[in-house]
Amino acid sequence: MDLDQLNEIACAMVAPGKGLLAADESTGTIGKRFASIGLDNTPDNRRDWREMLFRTEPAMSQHISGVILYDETIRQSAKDGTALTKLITDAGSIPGIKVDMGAKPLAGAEGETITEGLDGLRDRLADYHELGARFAKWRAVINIGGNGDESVPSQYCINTNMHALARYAALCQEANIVPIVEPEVIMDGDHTIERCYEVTEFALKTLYRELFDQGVVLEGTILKPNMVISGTRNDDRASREEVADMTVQCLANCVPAAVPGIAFLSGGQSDEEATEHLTIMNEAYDLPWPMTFSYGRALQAAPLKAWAGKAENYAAAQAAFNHRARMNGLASLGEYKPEMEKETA
Ligand code: 5MM
Repeated sequence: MDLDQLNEIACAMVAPGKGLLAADESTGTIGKRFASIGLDNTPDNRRDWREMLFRTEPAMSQHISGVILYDETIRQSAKDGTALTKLITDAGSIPGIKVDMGAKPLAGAEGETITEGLDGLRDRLADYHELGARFAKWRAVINIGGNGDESVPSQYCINTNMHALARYAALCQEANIVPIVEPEVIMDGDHTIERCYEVTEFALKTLYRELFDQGVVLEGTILKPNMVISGTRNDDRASREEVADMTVQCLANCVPAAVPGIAFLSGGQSDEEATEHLTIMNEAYDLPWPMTFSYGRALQAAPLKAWAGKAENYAAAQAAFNHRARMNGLASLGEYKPEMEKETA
């Protein structure tokens, strides 16, 4: 393990004004996104969509520090035969890879999941390093019970998922790959922001204990957390300022200063909501780690709609991606203003 190199990569992932593009949708998930524009979920369509994103300038070179890829994509080539990973590195961005095998039902715990993918991971990581990946991602899924049901998440679910995240992180570092650790507390539900705070704190404290117990070097990791936010079906949703305040308070209580950076997931927030939350946090607080984005939907929804699967919409889709990348790049510096949404890219 080369710790200096791991730290260098981690710092580059959260460089000022930049963040991560989460383009690691598994085949099923990208299928749902394509269904929204009436497009077939074929390998060529998946390639065309991602090739369009990775060729977008100045978004890629100015605002996207790294791209999280799916297994198919890291092996795929653009229409002209150039490896998709080369498009990313040519833009000065870093290829990364999702290595978990998805969230599966947790035995004996109805409504809860455990993320799988540890078997054979050492060999897969060596292979991915060969293919150019310099960081990886593993997502644990934590649901919050509805109607005030406090039994979900269970301690069993948190412990097993955080243990698995730490096992994954240790294997990544052994392979000279920076692990993004993503304990996602899911936004769906009727829960309050206070309940989201409680569960996020529980997950993060358990995660950092597991990372310590398993010898993971924090300087060579990135945290990808959810924001502390009201459930989507809660009728009395917290304001943007409250989300920013409580998220910062929770992270400040749980995340050691040695962590090189935090890159949030958007988790189903609207594009503008995700951007505004990020900018408020960066503008109002001086924290030990940079905070940026690792958005999937909040970066891709607008360009996907503009593209609609049609070659003639390529330029419009790239303009939409340029715009969202720039807005989020500004938010990572605390310099975004909602009125900038009217500006063209
Ligand atoms: C891109 O979506 C990733 C999940 O894909 P699968 O569910 O198909 O495995 C997801 O992990 C994503 O990286 C993060 O949740 C961030 O994406 P959002 O859309 O929440 O910002």
